[in-house]
Amino acid sequence: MKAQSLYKIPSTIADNALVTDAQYKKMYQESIINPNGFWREHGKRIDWIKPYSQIKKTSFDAHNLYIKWFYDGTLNASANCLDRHLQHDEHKLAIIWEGDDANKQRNLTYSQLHQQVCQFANALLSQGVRRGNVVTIYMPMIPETIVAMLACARIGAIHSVIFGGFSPDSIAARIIDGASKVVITADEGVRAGRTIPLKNNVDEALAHPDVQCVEKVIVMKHTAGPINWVNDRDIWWESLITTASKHCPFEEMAAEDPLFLLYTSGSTGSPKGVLHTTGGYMVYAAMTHEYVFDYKKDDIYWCTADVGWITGHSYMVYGPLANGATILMHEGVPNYPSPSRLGEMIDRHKVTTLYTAPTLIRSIMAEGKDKFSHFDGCSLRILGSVGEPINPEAWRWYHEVIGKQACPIVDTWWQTETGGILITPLPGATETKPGSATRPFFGVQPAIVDNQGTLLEGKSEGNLVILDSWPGQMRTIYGDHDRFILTYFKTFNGMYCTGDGAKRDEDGYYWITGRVDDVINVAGHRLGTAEIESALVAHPHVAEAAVVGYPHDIKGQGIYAYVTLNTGVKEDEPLMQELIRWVRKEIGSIASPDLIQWAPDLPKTRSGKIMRRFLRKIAANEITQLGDASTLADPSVIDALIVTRLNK
Ligand code: 6R9
Repeated sequence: MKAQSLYKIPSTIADNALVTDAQYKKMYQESIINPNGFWREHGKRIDWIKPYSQIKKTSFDAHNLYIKWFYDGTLNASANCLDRHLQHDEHKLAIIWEGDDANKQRNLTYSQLHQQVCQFANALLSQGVRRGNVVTIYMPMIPETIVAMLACARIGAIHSVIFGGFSPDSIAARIIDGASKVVITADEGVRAGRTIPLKNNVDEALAHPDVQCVEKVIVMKHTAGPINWVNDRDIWWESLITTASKHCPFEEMAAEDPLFLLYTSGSTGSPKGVLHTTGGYMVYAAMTHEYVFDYKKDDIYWCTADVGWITGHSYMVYGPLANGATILMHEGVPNYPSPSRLGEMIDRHKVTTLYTAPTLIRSIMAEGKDKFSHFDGCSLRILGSVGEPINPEAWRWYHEVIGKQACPIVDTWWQTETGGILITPLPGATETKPGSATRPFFGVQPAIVDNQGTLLEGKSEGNLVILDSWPGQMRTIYGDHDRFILTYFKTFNGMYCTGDGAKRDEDGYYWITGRVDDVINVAGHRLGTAEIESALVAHPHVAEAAVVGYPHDIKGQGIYAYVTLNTGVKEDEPLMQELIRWVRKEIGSIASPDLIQWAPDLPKTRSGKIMRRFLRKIAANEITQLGDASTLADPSVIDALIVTRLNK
């Protein structure tokens, strides 16, 4: 079977790899049998101010849950990403930056980055930011965003980065949740030739009557585009820097002190503020970055994720910088102004390691191989994939056209909540199968359970759970610890519930099949269907809405919304367009529905629960396999929806 074919480890990789298959097996076993001994050693990969003597204190019992790692040690994350490289690598490049316009290029050495972080940390202190405060960052993909994150970490402030695609309402909700006093932004961002009005979006968010906490907005001048200015509240980044000292001692943080908050969507309710702490997260991010990408000190490492997502946090900032790597940071999108941009950038900067998402691969693939006829690619060693299941066709295309059949692909499965990669091949150790994330990383115990929580052995399919803690795990949902326990540990008591489905094959390889809850994954962006439904229902003409994902060639999943209008409201095209704009305004462009279908009624059980199973099938055009409709209050609703779907 083609999808099952095994890809051997290229000898050029195997000969110099950090870990061979035999070493992987030995280390994995040790990490499970003796986690304290294993992590006692591996925790030393980062610098501690006060070394830890305690390693792991964890319990996944929902009635008595605790997660602590290296918990009597102290450290600083920014010092780990900067200060400790100054002695030997101060002139090494930390960041190579390329703008949306390829003529805009900037480089920063470790020493320059360190200096900028110190100055900006002093600037934050001058604005009253203190240890434990939440600072919101809404910035484009420019080095200053990393400066802002590391400056927060330096003084012990908790950063909360918001992806630039979120709307003012979404920004407001996150600012309120974190009670953030300071917001850092830029005048505008640039993406695929268009500007993004970041400062204006912040202004609109702050005009929200419930946002009372923000005292200062620090603005980085990036495009010099027009913006509004609020005296006494807004301050230019540059003006703060010119007077700031280049020396800033780092705060001594406890291992379990918070490092950052990052909001992510769940199956119910508003986005959750995922809280990561300092010690375990740093150890795990640095260690996975080194092993999964078989990191070598001369690598040029390019992660195409936006810094507003967890991939940007762990594998553009904290992991690689803790390891002293040179990263490539790109402001725009890798397929603009043409699909060949990706290859041009790899060749221009001699990229050795590329970490990207299946949706990007599919979109370039759709343009045809000839776009890569001038692509050399000989600098590349390792390719990575993240964010959603990669279909075998895209995997093979990535392997052949980008990797020239010489680069292992690491298909890395993980989540915002897990902080770092949990299931992945290791380049020198794991033979790969297109579409499989393969085997667990050290210390990670995945398992498959049925819907009753019974562990399934051997070859099986069901819910993916993790049986024991790993250092990079989230510690709580900010301000709502009960929700944390309920969401992740109550479904199957004693296990971390991932919300993903998975298969395990005869070789013990894992194949992620996608979410089993009401979360959809659109172009690698994670969205709760409930969030989009609440946005739609907030429109004055909408009575009810049900949102599902449907198969989409490029994005993996598209957003399909069934909308019931209030009595008397006309179902027409202008209203459909208005609803799309409305969702964009309420949540952001990433949540904008691809298809809206008017639904005079929705299929419901007798107790009034919407039966999404049917809606998913109809959206996917799988109307011959609808399954048992006997529990529906009114089965004729389904027929009406099918007729409308067929006419679409
Ligand atoms: C890192 C990140 C998490 C969800 C996760 C799963 C999907 C991520 C994947 C993958 C299959 C992979 N996912 N990586 N599915 N194969 N290699 O993406 O975090 O934004 O929180 O999304 O993404 O469904 O549960 P996040």
